[in-house]
Amino acid sequence: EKKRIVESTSKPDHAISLSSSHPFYKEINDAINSHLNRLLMEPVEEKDGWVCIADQGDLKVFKRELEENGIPIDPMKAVCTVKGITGHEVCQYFWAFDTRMEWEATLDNCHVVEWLSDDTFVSNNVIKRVWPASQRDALFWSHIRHVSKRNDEGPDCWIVVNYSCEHPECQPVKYVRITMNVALICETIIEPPASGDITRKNITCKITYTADVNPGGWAPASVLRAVYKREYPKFLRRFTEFVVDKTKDKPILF
Ligand code: 6CM
Repeated sequence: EKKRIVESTSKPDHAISLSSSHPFYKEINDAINSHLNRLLMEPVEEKDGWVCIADQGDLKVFKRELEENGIPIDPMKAVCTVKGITGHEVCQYFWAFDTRMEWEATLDNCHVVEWLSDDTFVSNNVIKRVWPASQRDALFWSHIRHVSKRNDEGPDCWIVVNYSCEHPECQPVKYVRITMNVALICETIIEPPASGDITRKNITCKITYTADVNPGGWAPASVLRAVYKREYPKFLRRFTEFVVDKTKDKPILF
């Protein structure tokens, strides 16, 4: 009995970071690298078919109209600059499952399907039904990572990727399953004060968000595009305000 207790307490429930032998390991690294390369190669601006659908100064959302077999799969990109929070804080809250329902306005519910490691888990989002389409859900792994400067030019950033996957314990039986590849990448800009410690007044977070979502079945394009135009800016505003509020009395997490 004693031995069993020792064994169970000395082994963590899940590894600190995902083992290279895990089936998702390559997919996760490939997804992270392709998002980082895309960020460095393609500035978020109105060109090559990208159209700005919301411009609120510090927050801009762009889309590119695209259809696959008559289903709209418009990729979305957004940039948002927020004072008083760090990239680590923004990514931590975007990734954290326990507070997701506090800022997610488009979900009926969500649950964790499996923890893969301390930085990666699989979860299921049940999305609010949008009339007249069928209700949707999503199943995806979420991975958080700090990326150090690759060179003098490269950014030091935090990144979260939410990427659709399959899982034997969550088959798509009840809802139409959407598939997605979503990334949130954050850089922290520090303007040190002339004297004294760095406070929240001296930090700004530059957020880049990209979402490629396939609604996974018939969806009326005009309704879907209206939902995106309304919901993506709302999400970024609501989520970043949530992070500002959660962190305002806490020590800065660099
Ligand atoms: O990225 C966001 N949230 C993350 C955590 O939940 C996660 C989820 C992404 C889901 C993106 C789905 C977009 C909504 C799809 C609506 C489909 C309804 C079909 C109806 C057809 C008429 O990455 C924030 C997501 C903000 C979405 C606006």
